[in-house]
Amino acid sequence: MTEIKPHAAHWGSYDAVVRDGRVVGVRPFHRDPFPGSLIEAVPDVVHAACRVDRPHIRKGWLEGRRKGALRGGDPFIPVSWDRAVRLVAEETRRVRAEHGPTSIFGGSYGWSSAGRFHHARSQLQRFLGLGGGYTGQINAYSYAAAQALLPHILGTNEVLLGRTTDWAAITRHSKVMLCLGGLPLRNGFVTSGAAGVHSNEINLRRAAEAGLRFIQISPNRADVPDWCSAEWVPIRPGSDTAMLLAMAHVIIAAGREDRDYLATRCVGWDKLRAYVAGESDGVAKTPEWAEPITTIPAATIRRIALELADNPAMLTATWSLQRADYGEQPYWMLAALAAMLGKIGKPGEGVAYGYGSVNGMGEPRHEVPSFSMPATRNPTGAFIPVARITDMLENPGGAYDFNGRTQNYPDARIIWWAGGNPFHHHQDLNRMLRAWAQAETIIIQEQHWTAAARHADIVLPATTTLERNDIASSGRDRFVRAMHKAIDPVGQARNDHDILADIAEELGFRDRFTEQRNEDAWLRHLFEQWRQNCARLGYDTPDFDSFWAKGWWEADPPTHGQEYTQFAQFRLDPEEHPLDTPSGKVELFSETIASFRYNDAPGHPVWIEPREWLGGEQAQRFPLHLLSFQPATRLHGQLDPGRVAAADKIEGREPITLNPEDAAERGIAPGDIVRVFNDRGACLGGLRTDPGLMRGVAMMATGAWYDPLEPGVPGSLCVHGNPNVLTPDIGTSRLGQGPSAQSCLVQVEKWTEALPPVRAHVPPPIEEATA
Ligand SMILES: Nc1nc2c(c(=O)[nH]1)N[C@H]1C(S)=C(S)[C@@H](COP(=O)(O)OP(=O)(O)OC[C@H]3O[C@@H](n4cnc5c(=O)[nH]c(N)nc54)[C@H](O)[C@@H]3O)O[C@H]1N2
Ligand SMILES: Nc1nc2c(c(=O)[nH]1)N[C@H]1C(S)=C(S)[C@@H](COP(=O)(O)OP(=O)(O)OC[C@H]3O[C@@H](n4cnc5c(=O)[nH]c(N)nc54)[C@H](O)[C@@H]3O)O[C@H]1N2
Ligand SMILES: [Mo]
Repeated sequence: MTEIKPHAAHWGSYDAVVRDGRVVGVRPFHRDPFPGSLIEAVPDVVHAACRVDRPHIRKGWLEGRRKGALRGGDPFIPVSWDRAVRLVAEETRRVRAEHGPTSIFGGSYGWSSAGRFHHARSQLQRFLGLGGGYTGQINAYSYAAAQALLPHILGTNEVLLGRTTDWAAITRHSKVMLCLGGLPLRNGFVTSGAAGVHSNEINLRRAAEAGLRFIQISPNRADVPDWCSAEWVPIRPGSDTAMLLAMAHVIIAAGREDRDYLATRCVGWDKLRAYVAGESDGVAKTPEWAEPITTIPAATIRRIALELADNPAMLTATWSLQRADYGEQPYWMLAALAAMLGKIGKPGEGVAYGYGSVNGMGEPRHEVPSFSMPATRNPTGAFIPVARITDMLENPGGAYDFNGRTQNYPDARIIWWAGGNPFHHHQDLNRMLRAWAQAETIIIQEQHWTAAARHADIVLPATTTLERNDIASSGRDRFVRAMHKAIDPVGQARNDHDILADIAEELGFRDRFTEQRNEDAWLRHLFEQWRQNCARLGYDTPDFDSFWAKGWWEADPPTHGQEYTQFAQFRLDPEEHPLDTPSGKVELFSETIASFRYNDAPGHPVWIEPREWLGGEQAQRFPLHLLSFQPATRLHGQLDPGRVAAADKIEGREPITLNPEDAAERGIAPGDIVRVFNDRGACLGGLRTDPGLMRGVAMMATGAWYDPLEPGVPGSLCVHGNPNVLTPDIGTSRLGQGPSAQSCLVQVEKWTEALPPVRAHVPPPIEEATA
């Protein structure tokens, strides 16, 4: 019998086709004009051979090899749920008693599922919070540098992830859009919390048809679709700040800065102007100065700067720009450029970040409350900046700077993850693998034998969304979707909520955790709360049963032509509608940031040479700049065992793209397997070439599961192609402490040895217990 079950994921809304207890296919949600292909991988992934079928414990951990032991090389022993739950509860109780609650690291960064009740990270943090507290993580890998910076200079992070100037306004009023990093459509197939409609292509096509001129500043031609007819200006990675400073120089030289705007709506112009002119450091930031840094001809910089001054324009940058050394600086300077041209708050003009980074950016936003699980307070209040996990493990108690504060790392004894994959997302994995040894116990709740599961001590098998009922919702989308349970749990997998409820029972707080509700009662309860929030804003919503039967709800469709410009009121009346900055104005110089006295993030935007880039010394040994971008064929590591990712690989290895001349120089050709390496590590990749990629740049997507030739041995070759064995793990600056994966140099050579098998998608060695 065939059944059709409405469902949703970060990669789209769909109906699951179920036959004989298996998901055998998917059909895109009928309302989505651009569903994309990612959903096609769902049946493969749900029924993958690498599902964790039972609870498992690392043999070495059971034998007492805990703190100091390198993980990844031991076999696992399957255990009963009872035993696993008891061991986890005992270990949690012991570590809390001996070392205090902050010694449980439960940051658990990661995307988890689109379903908002079963959202694994929220469930884990609720459990840890109610149980006495833990150490969390603040901000996101996506844009940590920006999250620290933007409140200081624009008073809000809405300009990064919230209600930005929308496409209707941009298309109506702007003539030019300056796109640093382009507007890659591939990233628009993803929305955290699921989309009913993938809207990026709709909005971009409308803008292109209306004649908006796109100027694309990026190393990769493919970052803007051909039909946008963008002007492509290749730029050396990591050098955008220099280009922006030179544009400012041109505008000042031409007397085109908006003096009234600068005087009434900005602070710090004198200091920034003096820096641009070279009065404060002896270096005038002219286009001729920027040309050798950026490789962009001075004449091009001059022409584009004047074009921005002459025309209504929107300035934007992808999030990738700030996941790099001193990643705060290009973001600050882009805002400064928009401000000095008087654009911030003009209809359809200004600055915002991420129109090409995720689905739904710039889509008209309605004040529709998201369906969500309320956050639980962490009684310790302790956290580390999101990407400082290896630093934390290496320096228990050590002091570090972050956004004006000096904090100390906790002494983490337990590492606990649910819904994230540090062996996907973190940089310099060989260094992390060594630091991992500092933990006494590593617990992971996972569906698959990901690298994070293989490097854990206790592995608890979790259901996928298709094995449970839930509701998906995103602040970026006007649909709320029912996610019907389609199949029974695979193997002994259990819902994260149920796993944690049982552990809470051992620890004596089951009822506080569950509030005595089961899944159905929770969904109804959360739905009722959501309905009340909707009613307050005047939305008509169905009752739970009608919603569930229909499978989706849509907020009143947006009226196209209605437009929103962020900061419009501030521009019209800065006294009445000040920004939420200390001065109430755009801060071109921030007294607050200056008072931190960080040489890697001073009081106004500056050009600082990245630690690793093509303009530096290291480029002699490692002459290719590696951009490890978001994968078109997956969501991070999720869906990697599926057909979409598999079809893109070359002999099972993640593709790496070079300019054809860079390939020819190395005697390698498309289809070859290559070794990509630097002093931090090495991985294999399958070669592709593209003349639309700048010379000296290599692109390799993230997300192929880490697969070391010798598991458990730091420095071992990753035979599958995870670029995070190559990337540096250094905070963007003391201000943001964000990840700086994009500042990475490598060399590439032909792989001439026999090709080792990829074992990432089969379970690790498992020993059946004899007892
Ligand atoms: N080099 C480099 N590295 C990067 C980036 C880059 O650009 N370059 N980008 C960074 C960015 S922006 C991000 S957001 C991160 C993403 O990093 P992550 O969000 O950690 O990556 P995912 O692969 O999505 O990991 C989610 C994991 O949760 C599991 N999971 C899903 N649903 C459930 C569930 O219901 N229960 C449980 N228990 N588990 C579940 C999935 O199986 C998967 O393994 O990567 C970062 N890393
Ligand atoms: N299909 C798919 N979509 C996704 C995701 C996914 O895993 N799969 N992940 C989602 C997540 S979590 C996030 S945070 C977003 C991230 O969104 P982004 O951070 O915007 O995405 P990236 O693909 O890393 O980078 C976009 C482009 O930036 C350009 N670029 C890199 N460095 C530089 C530079 O120094 N200067 C300039 N001018 N350009 C540069 C590169 O050419 C690259 O193609 O994507 C989201 N969308
Ligand atoms: Mo992200």
